[in-house]
Amino acid sequence: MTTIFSGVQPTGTITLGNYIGAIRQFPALQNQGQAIYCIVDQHAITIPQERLELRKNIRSLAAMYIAVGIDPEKSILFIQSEVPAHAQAAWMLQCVASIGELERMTQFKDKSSGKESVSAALLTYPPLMAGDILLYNTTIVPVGEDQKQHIELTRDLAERFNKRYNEIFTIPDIQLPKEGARIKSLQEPTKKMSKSDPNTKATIRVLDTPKEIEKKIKSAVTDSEGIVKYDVENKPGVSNLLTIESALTGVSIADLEKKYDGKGYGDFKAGVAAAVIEHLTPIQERYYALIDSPELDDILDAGAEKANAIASKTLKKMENAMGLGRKRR
Ligand code: ATP
Ligand code: LTN
Repeated sequence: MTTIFSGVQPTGTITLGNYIGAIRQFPALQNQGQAIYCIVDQHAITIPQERLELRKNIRSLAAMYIAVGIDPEKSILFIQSEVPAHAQAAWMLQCVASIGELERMTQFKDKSSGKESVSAALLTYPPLMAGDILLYNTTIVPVGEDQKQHIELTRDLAERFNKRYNEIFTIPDIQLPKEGARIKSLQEPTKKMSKSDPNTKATIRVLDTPKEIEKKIKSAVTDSEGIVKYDVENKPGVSNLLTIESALTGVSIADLEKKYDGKGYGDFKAGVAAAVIEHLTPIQERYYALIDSPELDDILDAGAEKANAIASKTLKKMENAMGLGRKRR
């Protein structure tokens, strides 16, 4: 059976990077098997969050999942902290992981670098993520490229657990998008576009107004050549904008290069902005219709219940395999 699992941190309004790299794939996958989509609030608190802001972001992400096309009748949509098995599984998987392999994670290195003090949980973040995935016998994990290392570690931990204790885990496969697995910052186009980037000009948020989108794309860093050509090495800014337009419109990069042949960056940026606005407008309309509706709470309640039923079974198997607690008759 195909089981799809993915999670997004409620750390702010999702960006075009999150959307193109991961979330856009979610609705299509719900017809290929059991899809389970999680709001990973326990991952979010590995970096300090303001409580009211976090609450707001959790609800916002739930509405966003539905606005992009996740159907709660088909998929399980839930909040990580509402299913206690996640934290419990994470503890057991931390006992299987080594400090060395956790320290090698580039996300840990990036997020801890230059900080005087970081939470212990920032280091043990990947075993929690492994728990998220493994609790549901997941076969496919749709994510952006930055998560590749975490998925590989999840596979390693699952194999180690299976070998050391008992064969209980399914080994999951990563699924990267065909295009746009790593959307770059508009201001530093060699860096990934990130939800928590403090530079507001660097990211396009899915809820940005048409004016904001036009302004941000207009001020996106490009180069002085004035030719619209895909060349990541020498023209990272232009290539990033081409990737964005291509991913949202389905027009190939080669055809876009033809479309902008002989045109300057002004026309090019206006074209990219128009494509982004056209794509995001219907999502925004659905989002605003949902955000304050009580229906959203019913969906999350039902999701937590279904997730809990599956996750608690796997958790029991894990505890049994490791010899925790007592044998039950
Ligand atoms: P934060 O800045 O808070 O770490 P983030 O923007 O990296 O957040 P996550 O919640 O960690 O977002 O990621 C959600 C999903 O979006 C993941 O599958 C991740 O791989 C994907 N993703 C994030 N940024 C990008 C990007 N720039 N390009 C493509 N995919 C991305
Ligand atoms: N680590 C991921 C978010 C995440 C996730 C998951 C993704 C937490 N648990 C399980 C896929 C499956 C991130 O930072 N983007």
